[in-house]
Amino acid sequence: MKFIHTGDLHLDSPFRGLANQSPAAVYQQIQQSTYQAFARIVDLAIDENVDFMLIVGDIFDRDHHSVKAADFFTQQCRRLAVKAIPVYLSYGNHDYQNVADDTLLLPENVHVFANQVETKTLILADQRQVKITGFSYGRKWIQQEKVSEYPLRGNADFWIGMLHGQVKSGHADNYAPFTVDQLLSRHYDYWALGHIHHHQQLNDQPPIVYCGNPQGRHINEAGPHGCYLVEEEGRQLVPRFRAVSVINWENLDVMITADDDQRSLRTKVVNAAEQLAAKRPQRLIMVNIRLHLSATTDLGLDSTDFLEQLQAGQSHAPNLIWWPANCELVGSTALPQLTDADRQYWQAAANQVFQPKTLQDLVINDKNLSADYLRDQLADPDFIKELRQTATTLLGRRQSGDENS
Ligand SMILES: [Mn+2]
Repeated sequence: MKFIHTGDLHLDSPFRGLANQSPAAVYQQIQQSTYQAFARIVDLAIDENVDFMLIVGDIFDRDHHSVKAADFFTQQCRRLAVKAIPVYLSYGNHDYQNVADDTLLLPENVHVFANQVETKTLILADQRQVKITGFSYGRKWIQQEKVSEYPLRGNADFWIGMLHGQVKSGHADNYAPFTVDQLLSRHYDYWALGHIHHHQQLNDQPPIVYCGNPQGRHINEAGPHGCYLVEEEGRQLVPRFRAVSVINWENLDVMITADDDQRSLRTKVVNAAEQLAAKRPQRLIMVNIRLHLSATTDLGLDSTDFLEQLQAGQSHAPNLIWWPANCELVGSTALPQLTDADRQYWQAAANQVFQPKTLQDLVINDKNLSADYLRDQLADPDFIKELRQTATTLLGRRQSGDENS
């Protein structure tokens, strides 16, 4: 038995902020990337002749999905229908909808989970039985724990749970919160999770797996993205990650040394970016350049100007394999001029501010920042760490700026 576990396709992601910052050819690739990544998953399903595909929520970026995205998704499902590969899908917090009123005309191989937890049965070619339990979001937030509504494993050859949700944290648990122990208590053979965009495994056996989104959409979704190909081995189901992303977002760290001038620094960045891109063939690398300063290196560098110079250089590249998407200066000593007392104040204040709860409240109270995506980001501890680092760097830079003036 073999299947694909994917989710968080976010097919109609708008990538609005990138339109003015990149040449048309790059922007076009970016806009196509979420579509192409899913098409690659369908290719993989067909090549591997899988028994079925699971899509665990957020097929579309928005509840009012675009005609283009809906049409594309339907076409890809038809490609699977031709190969008699069934698709099991549930809607998530982005594409939540009343499933009974769903107007999307999907081919007959697609089985959509209702808004209540339900179990579907699939009979494999060898007559073995697979049970799949899941539900679709009917609204943006689901604060209730849903796992207790999932039945205990009954009689079947395989039992799989699909859940778009987040590990319970005790604050802002808006996405069907659960604990790993709750999932294990159902005695299923596999838990196909969606919602967190970094692919990861929460438990080895039985596997509890976040598939991540097949295509990263910004630098906070850096690195390879893809899906899981899950295969039966003995009595176990074994997931293997398969990268499909068309574009990779990557951080590139470059040290500024004492003998660098802006020209040599540019060459250094270009060489490092080319090396990075060579390691990731067949995809465009969107590079976030992090220039590391030290106390002895002050080129009077303006990161925006520097980025524009790099972009001007790259826009003439005959074979565009990487694009300088962003450039930031990173101080080696983040808070250079502080006294011990100031440093303590900063640490104490930062400890208070950079708490998920505080940041969530800030986001929720700010009408301009009410994007769902920000809330998702804030649930990621790595993101908060990065935010704190950025704030520290900015503060350090402003402070050394004040010293100079
Ligand atoms: Mn998502």
